Amino acid sequence: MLFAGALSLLFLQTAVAQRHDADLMSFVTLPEVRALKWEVTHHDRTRAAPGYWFVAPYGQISPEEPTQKYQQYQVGPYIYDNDGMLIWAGAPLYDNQNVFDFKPVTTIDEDTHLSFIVSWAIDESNKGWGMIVDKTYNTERQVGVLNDLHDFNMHEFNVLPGGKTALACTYRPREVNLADFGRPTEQSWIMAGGFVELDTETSEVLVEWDSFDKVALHESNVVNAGNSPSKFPGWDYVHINSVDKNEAGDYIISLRFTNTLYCISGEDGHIMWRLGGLESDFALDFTFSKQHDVKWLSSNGTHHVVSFLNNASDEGGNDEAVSAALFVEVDTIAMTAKVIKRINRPDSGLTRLRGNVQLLPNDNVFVGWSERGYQSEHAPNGDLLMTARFVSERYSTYRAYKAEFIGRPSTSPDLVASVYGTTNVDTTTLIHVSWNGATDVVGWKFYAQAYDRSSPVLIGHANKTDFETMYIVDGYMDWITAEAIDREGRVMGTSRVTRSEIPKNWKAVGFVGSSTGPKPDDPAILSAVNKGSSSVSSSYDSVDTTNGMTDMVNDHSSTYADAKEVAKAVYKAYEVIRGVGGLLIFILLACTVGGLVTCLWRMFKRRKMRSYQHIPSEEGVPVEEIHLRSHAE
Ligand SMILES: *[C@@H]1O[C@H](CO)[C@@H](O)[C@H](O)[C@H]1NC(C)=O
Ligand SMILES: *[C@@H]1O[C@H](CO)[C@@H](O)[C@H](O)[C@H]1NC(C)=O
Ligand SMILES: CC(=O)N[C@H]1CO[C@H](CO)[C@@H](O)[C@@H]1O
Repeated sequence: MLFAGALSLLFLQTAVAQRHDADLMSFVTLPEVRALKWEVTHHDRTRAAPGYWFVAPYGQISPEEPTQKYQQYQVGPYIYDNDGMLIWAGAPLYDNQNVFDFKPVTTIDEDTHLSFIVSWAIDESNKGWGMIVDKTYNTERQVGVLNDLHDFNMHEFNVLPGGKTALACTYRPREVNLADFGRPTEQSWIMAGGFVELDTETSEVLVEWDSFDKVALHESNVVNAGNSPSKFPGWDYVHINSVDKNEAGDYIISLRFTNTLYCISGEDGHIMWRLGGLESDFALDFTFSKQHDVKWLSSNGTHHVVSFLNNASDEGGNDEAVSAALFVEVDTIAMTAKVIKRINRPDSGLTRLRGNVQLLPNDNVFVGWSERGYQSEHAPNGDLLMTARFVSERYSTYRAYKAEFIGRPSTSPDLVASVYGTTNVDTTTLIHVSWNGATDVVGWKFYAQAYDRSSPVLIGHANKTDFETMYIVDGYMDWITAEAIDREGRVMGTSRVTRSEIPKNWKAVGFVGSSTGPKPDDPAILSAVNKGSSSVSSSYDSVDTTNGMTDMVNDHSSTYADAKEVAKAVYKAYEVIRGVGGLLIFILLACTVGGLVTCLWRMFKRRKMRSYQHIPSEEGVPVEEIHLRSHAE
């Protein structure tokens, strides 16, 4: 009965979760964010690498027409922990625009940065960007397209060590002669595939390479001599989808429609060797096709190790039964290439589009199989440690990564509090708090104030077990703040002072008593009462506290009601005096409150009370400027 209001609210929330959008998360503190939920299977947690997941869900790969309709946020960069718990929803910052290749970058300096591509706009108002953000989620570099290219290509934004330059793929329409197809009198448009190395500060193109005069039409598996010439923009005959650079300054690219990896000289741009495809320079003891995400793992001039995703399939068909992550050793003396590690897709399926392979610092392998966010982690010997996928079938992620990361948002935690109750003595305050993007928060401390200028009083704490933490506290608590607490008990950040939401019309919601409804309680008084009840523990446990408070109200209801009466009187006095103003009156008020509190204190002390915690007063500071404690960073 006491918590009927809160309970019915909980049931309501459960009912909502069973609707068709049950595959999306929802939050009281961030109602506009509907992050995707995960299905996660851990096969062996003990061998999993530490770190978070970095994904960028999208519904359709090309930008969508803007609508006039309100849209909640789903598409964009997201960070989750290893159990699929949300850490950061970046969609609001990029307004639901598609984001690709969202990944942690550990090679700029000692911090981990984040990089990703923001898709070009359908109304052509911009060409998209390669973004680098720091651990506060503020933009450090925004790399644009200064040349004639249509957009910042979605496949790759590869920030190179030091962060001064980055690689991106390019698609450029060119006109070619069809001599290679034995038709020297004909011309056709082709989409040449290439890459650029960009200055991340100025967006200037420092290096540019293109397949136009270097990769012949006959290497392609999507066009042949029988095709009639194409109009602008032309055949996508090579389809570049990744590029990387090694310490020697040479590049490696993956051209999906030639089934070939190309090593390109950093000196003069000539193709040093081809691995795979029709013109392979190597004797291969394996095959691959339609591959993605080639990366150098090591390179010493003559011997290289590369990783890539062997899709072995595309939208049109498949060359083998299962897609796989491949680690290949390339020997440019003996001109051989051999597979040193192969990790098959755990569900034995095919990744027809996209995907990536990431070697983790502990030599585990993390593979993004792309469709529906399917991803897996493997031990160095290939053992399957974890698989996960979006609950929703409506979204995919182009790539997926795992890495350790420290997120310290420059925004403060979000807090929402609401008051429920049917009589003056059964009011309950429900608090929700979250901090989008903050890692390492282990708990929350909640504070309330009797009125806008009184000191915050600790009213409880809760361990953080999910993106959003709910806490239920007895009484009508107002002017609420929450502090995010780290593992060492230090305050990481503090929410703004937030007024509790109340029913618009107390009578209409069943409140018995004054038609203006209850008045805020003095948390110092209620806290004292709560401490008096042995069943209210101060441990980090909101659920037990709820039970504890039920007991407390039953056992000590007269004390509690007394306390509420006194609190009401104090509040009334404050309201009267606030209207008059003046320093003298303020001092008088302080004395009145002080006297009442002392008197109550003595009364409660007899009922075996412990002292309550509260933090130093900052009387006289405007509400907006009250910081319980300064942000750690
Ligand atoms: C490169 O690596 C291979 C294989 O590990 C090794 O045999 C070779 O000696 C190395 N070459 C140089 C120049 O370090
Ligand atoms: C809260 O976290 C602390 C520290 O990890 C732990 O000792 C305590 O048992 C937790 N409380 C609950 C209710 O889980
Ligand atoms: C292991 C492997 O990669 N197998 C297949 C790759 O694709 C080719 C065709 O391009 C198949 O013949 C291989 O069996």
